[in-house]
Order: sequence, then C-alpha cells, then structure tokens
Amino acid sequence: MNVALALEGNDWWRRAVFYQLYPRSFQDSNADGIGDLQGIIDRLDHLRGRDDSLGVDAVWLSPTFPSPMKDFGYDVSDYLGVHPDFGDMATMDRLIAECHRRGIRILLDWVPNHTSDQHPWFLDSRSSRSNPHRDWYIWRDARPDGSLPNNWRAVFGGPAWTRDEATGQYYLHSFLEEQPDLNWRNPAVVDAMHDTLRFWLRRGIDGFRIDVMGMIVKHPDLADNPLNPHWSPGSAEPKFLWSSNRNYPDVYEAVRGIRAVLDEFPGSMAVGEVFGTPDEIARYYGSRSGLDGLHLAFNFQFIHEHGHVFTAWDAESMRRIVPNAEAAIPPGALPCWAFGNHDRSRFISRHDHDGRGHERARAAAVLLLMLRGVPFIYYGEEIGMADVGIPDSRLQDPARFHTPGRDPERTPMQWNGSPSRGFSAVEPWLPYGPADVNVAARQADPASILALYRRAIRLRREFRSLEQGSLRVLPSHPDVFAFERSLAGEPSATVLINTATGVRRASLHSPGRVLLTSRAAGAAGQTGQDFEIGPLESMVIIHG
Ligand code: TEU
Ligand code: CA
Repeated sequence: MNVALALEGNDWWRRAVFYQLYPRSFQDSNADGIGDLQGIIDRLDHLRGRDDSLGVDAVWLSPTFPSPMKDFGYDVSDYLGVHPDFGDMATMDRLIAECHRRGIRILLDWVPNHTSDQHPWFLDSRSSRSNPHRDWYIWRDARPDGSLPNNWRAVFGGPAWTRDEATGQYYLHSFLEEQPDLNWRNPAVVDAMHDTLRFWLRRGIDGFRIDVMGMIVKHPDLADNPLNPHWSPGSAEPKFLWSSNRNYPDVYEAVRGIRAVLDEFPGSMAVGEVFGTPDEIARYYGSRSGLDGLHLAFNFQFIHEHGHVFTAWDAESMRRIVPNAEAAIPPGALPCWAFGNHDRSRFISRHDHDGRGHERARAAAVLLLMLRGVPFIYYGEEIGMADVGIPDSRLQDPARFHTPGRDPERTPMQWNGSPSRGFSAVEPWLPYGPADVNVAARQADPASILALYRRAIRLRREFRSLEQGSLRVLPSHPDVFAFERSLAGEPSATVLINTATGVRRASLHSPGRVLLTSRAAGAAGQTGQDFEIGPLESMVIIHG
C-alpha cells in the first residue's frame, strides 16, 4: 500500500487521521532550544512518506504567528506572518510544499476570539476613544457604582475586564489580560478576520483548527452570567454559568460566515475547539438546513467532561460517551476524537494510577483509530510520552498561576535516547522526559506502541468498514466495550476493549480473524466465537 498518496476529493478530511504538533516542541533546527518550521520539515518522514512512517494524513500546527508569546502563540500580533522563533514566510511555504509532496494536509491554528494586546489593531484601539479601531474590541465604562461592567470571569481566572488608564474604560479579555477579545459584532472585524483565512488558503494551507470557537460572539448587551445552580462555597464548580459568552446563539451565524469563506476554497476544512452540551456542540456542524457550519467539532469527553479531567478507563464510560456523541451530531456529520492536547495532562499520566498507563495508552490507540469519525493524535502519544515534571525554575506557561499549568504535556519530542533526545543542540525550552521513551527505540521494536499505531492506521485504511463504516455498540461483558463497524459489501469488524486488569470472556456473533491486538505479546490469527481477551487488551477482529 502506498501511504504517500494524499487522500483524494474535497471530503478527504472525512477519512483522514490527523496529528497535532506543537511547533515549539517538535524539532529545533538552529540550536536555540525552540522547535521551528525547518525542524518540522526535517522530521516529516516520521509522519508520512516512508514504509516505517506513522502514516498520518494531516497535521495541525499550534499557532506559528508573530506573538509576544504570553500564551505561547495564542496571543497573535500578526495573523499574516510567521514568528521569527519558528522561521519566516519562505520556510512556511516550503513546509506547505514538503507536506503536500508527501501527501500530508496542513492546518494552522486560527485564533479569532482575541488578539495580543500588542496587535496593531489593539494598540490603535486603546490609543483613544475616537480611534477608528476603538470598536474592534469590547470597551465599556464601569457601572454607575464603580464596579466592573459585568460579572464575567476570565477562563484563566480573575475578572474578564481590565481598566485602561489612558481612556478610563475597561476592555474585555476572556483569557489573559494580554489577550483582548475582538468585537465580532463589528462587520469590519468580521471582514478583516475572514481575509486572514483567505490569505493562508491562497498560500496553500488546507484548513484551520479554530481556537475557542464558541466565545467569539457574546450577548449583545453583555448581560451578567447567571449563578450556577450546582455551585456552593468551596465546590469545584464554577460560580457562574457561561450562557452570555459561550455558545451564545448568535455565534452560529458567525460560524456560517466562516464556513462560507472556506467554501470559496474547495477542499479546505475547519475543526472547532468547542465546549458545551452535546446539543450546543452539534450546532457547530450546521443549522437545520444542513451541514453549513464547521466540518468538524472536537469531542473532548475522553479528555475532560464538565470541566473535570477524564481519568476513568472503563467500558461503562465508553458505552455512554460513544453513543451520546453519535446521537448528538446531525445526520451526515462525523464525530471528532482526541485523547490529548496541549492544554491537558497526557493520556498516559491520566491513566497511570496503578502504573499501567502505558498498557492503557496502547489500548486507547486502538480505540481512537477504530471509532467512527476523525481521530487526532497528539504528538508523542505514538511513542508513549507521559507528562514531564517541571522544576519551578523551568516553568513557562504564563497561565500556570490560574490553571494547573500546561508545561508537562508540551515537552520536546524525543527522537532518540541521547542526552539531547535528538531535539536540540542546546538546553531545550522545557526539560526532556525519560530517555528510554524515544522514536528510535520504538522504531527498533516491532512490539512497541509506535508499531501498534502504525499498524492500526494501516488497518483503518485497508478495511473500508473501519474507515467509513457505521458503528453499532454490541452487548458484551460489562468490562468490555464492544462495537461493530460495518459497510455494505465489505467485511465487517468487531472491536473489543477490555478495560479490566483481569482476563474477560468475549463472544462474537461469528468467528473471525484477529488482525490487531494492543498487547505486546498478544497473538493475531483465527479465533472462535468464544474466547478470552487479556487484561487491558483491545482487539480488532475482521469477519468474512
Ligand atoms: O483553549 C481554550 C480553553 O478554554 C482551554 O484553555 C482550557 O480551558 C485551559 O487551557 C485548561 O488549562 C484554547 C487553547 O487551546 C489554549 O492553549 C489557549 O490558551 C486558549 O484557547 C486561549 O487562546
Ligand atoms: Ca529553533
């Protein structure tokens, strides 16, 4: 099978396996300790193009734009450039070309909710109340009693308002105070932001991951958020709901506007970072009149649910999460799955309470790649990277004062077992993890997690029922999540996920061949209708 050929057709993304890479941490090419675009080019063989490549179809790069790096690029000061730490426009053009040559599509990370406070638009906006850019951001007076304009909180903690001394008004920031929110009710902002999409699509970018999609349009009067009925003093729940500034109904109109821009460039696509109830999330795919919203919206339920980190690895949760996700999205839409990202503790570390996180990570690779929908792998998951403990003196994430801090899941990719891990010739921006977790060692071991990912990706491509078929949950032992993937005229597949640490019995409606198992020592081959599935084992069985 030639894994270098790109997926064909404008709907390539429906069959794609995506890979999120964090540019600061993939590969440093110029010995400054920070990963960069040339480094990514140098490492593309890991992703696709060779027999021993992972075989992914598309990459998403966390932000690469000029930025003061207060939130490591999620504070953009120029949407049309490249941060010098990462390279320049010529390198970006080469990266796009090198990806495409290998059959890899490339998504940038578009941050429409806010800019950096150093963006020229905001510098203008704050310069005077009458500046033409004033209304590009959200400025308000204090309330008559001198209190803040409303009760909104920043996602990173603290009030969402900061007073600007020079003009005496407050500006809104849903994240850090260095990240002022754009005013998407101003048509000039909408036009300018749409043009930033067109700029990159013309350069050959295949689409975007859209940051905090659900917050870009707020309540027209910026009404106070209501008290959370589940909150009590000392509870982990937020005190206020987000109904005025998250998934406010008008946001869906803005989404359709973004979709219309993408439709000017056939074959482009967008995946939204969205939070909320299944119904709120479903609406990002489109309105009643069809799939006229985002192509995909992330389902984060295997990472966090209702603000709580997801640590359970149990069949019962899977039997709830998977059918709910399927039921919530509109007909014709696909769920979009991720088990990790740059904002949350890595999968292995979240599932390692008994030291068996690595086995669960292997089982999760099979689940992620065999579910119906579009999978996103977070860089390093394919070699079993875990969170890295960061000494206080090396902490980087400026949001760490408000959140647990996101440095542990952002450490450099480990290419080999040398002291530099093959990442950088100098001390890297964040420390390395244990030396034995590295690409070279995993490549040399046919039973490694990397080999498992590679096999699972190829299997998904080889069997159309796995790539495109429907999904039906099957009755099973309570500790085993079982589902069938089937497509008319194609052999069907049964996927079994034993989440228990003991052996469990499994039974099939018809015998089949085990084509993939997550256990390093697990055996592939013919199986009967009743058999045993090993501790924490995931398997794929093909029938007919
Ligand atoms: O994240 C949005 C978001 O709400 C998460 O930040 C999450 O709640 C938090 O990181 C938990 O620690 C996006 C980006 O993914 C994140 O990296 C940015 O910091 C944020 O937007 C602001 O742009
Ligand atoms: Ca560098």
